[in-house]
Amino acid sequence: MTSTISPRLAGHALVDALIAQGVDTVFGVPGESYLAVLDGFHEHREQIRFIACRQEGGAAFMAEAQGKLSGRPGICFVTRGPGATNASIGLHTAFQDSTPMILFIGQVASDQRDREAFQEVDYRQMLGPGTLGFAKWVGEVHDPARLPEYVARAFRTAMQGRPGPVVLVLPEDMLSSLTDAPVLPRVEPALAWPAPGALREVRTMLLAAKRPFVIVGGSGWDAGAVDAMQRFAEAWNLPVGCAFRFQDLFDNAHPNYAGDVGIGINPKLAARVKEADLILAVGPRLGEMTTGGYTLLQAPRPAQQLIHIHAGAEELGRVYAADLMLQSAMTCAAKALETLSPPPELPWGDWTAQAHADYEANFEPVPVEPMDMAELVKTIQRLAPADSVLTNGAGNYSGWLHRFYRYPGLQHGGRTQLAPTSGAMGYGVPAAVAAALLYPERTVINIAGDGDFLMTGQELATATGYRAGTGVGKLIVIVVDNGTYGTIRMHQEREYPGRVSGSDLFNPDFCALALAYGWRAEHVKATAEFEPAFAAALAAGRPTLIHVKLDADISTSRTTLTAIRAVARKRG
Ligand SMILES: Cc1ncc(C[n+]2csc(CCOP(=O)(O)OP(=O)(O)O)c2C)c(N)n1
Repeated sequence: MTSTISPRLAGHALVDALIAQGVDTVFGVPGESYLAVLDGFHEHREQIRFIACRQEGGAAFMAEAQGKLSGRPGICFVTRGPGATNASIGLHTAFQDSTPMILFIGQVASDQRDREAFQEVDYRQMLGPGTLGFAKWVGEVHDPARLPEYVARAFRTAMQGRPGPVVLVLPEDMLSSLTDAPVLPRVEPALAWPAPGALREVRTMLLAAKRPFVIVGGSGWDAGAVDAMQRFAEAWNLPVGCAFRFQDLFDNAHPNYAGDVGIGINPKLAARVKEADLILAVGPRLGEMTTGGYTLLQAPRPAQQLIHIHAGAEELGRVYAADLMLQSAMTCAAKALETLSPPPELPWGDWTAQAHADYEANFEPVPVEPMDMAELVKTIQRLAPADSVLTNGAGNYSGWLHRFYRYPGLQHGGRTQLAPTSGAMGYGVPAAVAAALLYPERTVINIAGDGDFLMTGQELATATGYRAGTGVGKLIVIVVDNGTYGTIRMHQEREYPGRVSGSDLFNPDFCALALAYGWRAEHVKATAEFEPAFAAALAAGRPTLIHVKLDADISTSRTTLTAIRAVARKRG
């Protein structure tokens, strides 16, 4: 193709390429290694904005959340060594969560390479696919003329097959050279459809089953796919569970919904998954958290019949020797499943009804004084708009949200749950800030532990700086303060009862901290105080932090530290 574009900095050409891919917001922390790109953002400031974050971990989490929300790669820019190492947590999360994302890293100039120049790291070694945990592909761009080719491939790789993160490394001298490289068109992922024969086999296996169970999960879903999946479940009257932290892929109020197959699973649901004679897994990786540590489904050969549908060929058969494996994108799989005609009579009506009844029964908590977390979550549900986005990081506090919030499925075609299946603490605040910036009309609520919050709490400043949560949609952070890294304390009490080490926390005055960032703040010490505080936050014109005091002994929605310790001591 002959280019008619006049020469410009490669850094500008990169921004051109992002705009051509439909990107209007990127997250990052600036560095001297990619000044030419920053200049490109200035040049194109009417079409694309660079959100300057306070730490690369926060920036990478924001880009990951952008990928989860939009289905297209979230974009993050960081500088070399220190920036890239900070950002790696977001990359790891995108990898484990199968989220499309691209991390751009400024690199030392080519004539300095391999000298351990200032902040030099070899990112292919550090983040390459061989680590099994950071990136699907790490590309390094040496020729500015090929920059559009690398960007197009990065978008394609991030979205195709099993979605995930990609890293593009940008040597400083390459970015500041001139190029007349053309702008390539927007990339759409090539999608795999289930083979017709395999689809017929799904039907045959369903017809032979007595206790089928569906687990939906993973990434690559859109509103059409979620709706098609729901129609399929209705037509076949199948019970449907959602994989760990993919609870918004099925309407939780639907009579076929059976609950989330994740950490802190409803014991009755765990028993049901084991008791099922056929598991139809549509989209999840069937990782450790969704399989109860590979016990609900025995690895590598489950007791149940297993049909595994996944977009990535490498994922099929990686752990489980499924009876039937279908490689398919979720958008195609759900539409294909919907075409399967059910028989006039289905023998599992009671099984499905009981699955939903078990979910409803699990919804009834035991009241707790003075702060009842179940009531707190139910108050959020009652008062917040139905299309709100709920975010969290890692910690026992998230268990109340997962158990007592009914995710309404996707809203406006996008996710309502932003939560790391990677179990990364610190995810929730940046994810919430990103959601509030990207969708200013939607209310965004983050629930964070006290340990979790302070890992990335400085991103409150990013929210303030870019006026997040000041319009129709509100931004609310709820810090659940039990003065401990409670999850770890729980594990300690189980394994080494009474021997507390490294899990106690000294906390700042969270409200004073929020006020210092320009946020509103409220203290809540008892259940009754939460509703007025939350209602005021929903009515406010700027973001609010609500500080909730929780007794450290209340370990989870099912038990206390005292009870865990007693059991462990008895066991000896
Ligand atoms: C970045 C990161 N570091 C450490 C851990 C290990 N970890 C898991 S949960 C947890 C404690 C969480 O504490 P907090 O946020 O206060 O929530 P709580 O469990 O008390 O509800 C820790 C340290 C992790 N998952 N992620």
